[in-house]
Amino acid sequence: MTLIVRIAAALALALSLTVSAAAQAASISGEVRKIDESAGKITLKHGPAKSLGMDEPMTMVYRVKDPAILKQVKVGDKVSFEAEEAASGYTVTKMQKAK
Ligand SMILES: [Cu+2]
Repeated sequence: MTLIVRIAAALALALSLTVSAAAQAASISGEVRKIDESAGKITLKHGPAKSLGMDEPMTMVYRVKDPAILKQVKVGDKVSFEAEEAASGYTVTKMQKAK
């Protein structure tokens, strides 16, 4: 291979790794432990969430972006969710029951 081809191949590989890592990090698996509708908060036990800088499994409280999220799930449900770190704290942006 010429050097140019090798560089192009390396870049393509790096790009595909970056894209797949982002896709995996976006959705986090967890279990609902507690729901506080009046406060707009949910307690989730979840696995590692690299996108949020959480390398270890943990149980923690999240805010929700939309209160309707809290009506779609109940305590004990297995879920997959997406969250972001906001000024007000970690916030769930999407959630669905795990299949
Ligand atoms: Cu966490």
